[in-house]
Order: sequence, then structure tokens, then C-alpha cells
Amino acid sequence: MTTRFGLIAAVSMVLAGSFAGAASADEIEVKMLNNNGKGKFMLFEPDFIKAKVGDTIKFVPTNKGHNAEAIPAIWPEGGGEFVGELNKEVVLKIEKPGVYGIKCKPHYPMGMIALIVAGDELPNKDQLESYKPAGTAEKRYLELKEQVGK
Ligand SMILES: [Cu+2]
Repeated sequence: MTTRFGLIAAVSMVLAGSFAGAASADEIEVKMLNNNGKGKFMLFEPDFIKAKVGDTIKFVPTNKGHNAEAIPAIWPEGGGEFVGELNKEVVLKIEKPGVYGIKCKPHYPMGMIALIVAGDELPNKDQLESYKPAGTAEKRYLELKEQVGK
């Protein structure tokens, strides 16, 4: 019995240790949706994400026909490559502070975009002003941009 309790205690300590290690980095889930049931179609939910360096953003293909990939014009230097496949879960690891623009390639023209803001200092913040979204993406882009720094 003593041995078994000893083992359980040891396992518990290992588990507690790994949870403590993970506590500083969060995994944030973003759904890729056809609609949100509130009159919004083709969207990331959430579409404005506050994160920190070390976090991972997991894009989940809740509905079919979507992907998640970088908007290269809104991407921090050293932020890495990011192109998810259609209908596939894809994970972005945040390695650098800054603003990250995300789009769904098929639905970008319908405004399927998201912004991730990581950290307080945003070295590529100017990209938000110089970026010119196309078509319907503009309305949503302006709404998202409004939220940066709030
Ligand atoms: Cu899409």
C-alpha cells in the first residue's frame, strides 16, 4: 500500500509540475464558421484575439470550406510562415510580439479575417494603417482595427 501511495504521489507531482509549466502559455481556440447564428456569415470566432508571446492559437474547422493563413502585409518580422490547409486544424505559435492578420483564403472577399494582438508593444503597428483590405473585407477590418490598443 505504501508503495502504491508513493507512486500516486509521485505521478501527481509530475502532473502538477507540467500544469504549472503550461500555465504561463495559453492555447486559444478559434472556430472557423459559416455563420454565427446572429446574422454574420463566414467568420472566425473570435475574430479579435488578445494573446501573448508563447501562446498558441488553434484554428478549428468547425464548418467545412475554410482555412486560416497569414495576411503577409500584417505580420511581425520573424513571425514565421503560416498557411493552413482547407478543412484542417492548424496551430499558430506566437513567437514574436505584434499584430497578426489572418484570413480565410476562399472567404477573404466576404470579409473572413481576424486580428491577433500579442504583447503591449506592437513593432509592426504601422502595417495596420498601410494595409488596404479588398472589397467587403474593409468593413470588418476597420472594426477589428478599432479594437487594437483597447
Ligand atoms: Cu472561410
